[in-house]
Amino acid sequence: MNGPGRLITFEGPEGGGKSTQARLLADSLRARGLEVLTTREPGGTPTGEIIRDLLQNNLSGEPIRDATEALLFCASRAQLCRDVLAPALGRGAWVVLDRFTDSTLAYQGFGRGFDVAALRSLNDFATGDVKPALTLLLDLPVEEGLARAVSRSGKKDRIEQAPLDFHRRLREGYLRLAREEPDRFVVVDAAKPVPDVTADIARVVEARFFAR
Ligand code: Z5A
Repeated sequence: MNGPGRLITFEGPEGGGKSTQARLLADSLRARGLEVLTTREPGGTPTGEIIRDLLQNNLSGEPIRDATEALLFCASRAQLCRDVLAPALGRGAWVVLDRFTDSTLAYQGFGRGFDVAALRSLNDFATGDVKPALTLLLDLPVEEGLARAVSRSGKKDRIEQAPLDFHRRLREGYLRLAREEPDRFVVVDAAKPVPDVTADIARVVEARFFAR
């Protein structure tokens, strides 16, 4: 139960344009006069942003164990759900979120090889009863996505440096999650130019929430 608000999550492999499209979708929802919040995972709270920095920039100076990584993503999520998402959804706001629970299933489950059922339990513990109304999976070939991510930042971060096979597994994992929950997921072809992807997303959102 989310209260009267709506949670829309963006998911997918690297470089799919999640941040770009999340911002554009939020703008279009605001133009309808809705209260819209955008945020991201890991992060979105002071604690979550410290966890993000720790994970992405290897702040501790020691290799982060895969199990530690999984728990840190969920720790960031627990804080975000309680301090930001639940209150916003409870007052009727729309939240556009760049990555959520499916990232843990895809990256730590299909990518790193942890048991997906165990990760679902961790996700449930972290989220309480916060659930997405719609998940937009921005799908594209992994080589293309990684090239885009590198061209944006000039380098690969800790997870982007994982072997290509890891990225292929998680892409396939995402597509499997989408097949398992067709009512929640919509797969969007993210290899198209930005305006085309934006238009495809606008059509999905219109049909899902605003069509009479
Ligand atoms: N992670 C995890 O393992 N487990 C979890 O539970 C969670 C996360 C929550 C978060 O990093 C990392 O944490 C992520 C998963 C892992 N793995 N890594 N690495 P992040 O938030 O910094 O990175 P990201 O979510 O992977 O973002 P991204 O893939 O780098 O970018 P994006 O948001 O999908 O795309 P973008 O920033 O909008 O665009 C990237 C570039 O492509 C940029 O230069 C754009 O101008 C360009 N772009 C965007 N769209 C297009 C199109 N359509 N055509 C051409 N160029 C485009």
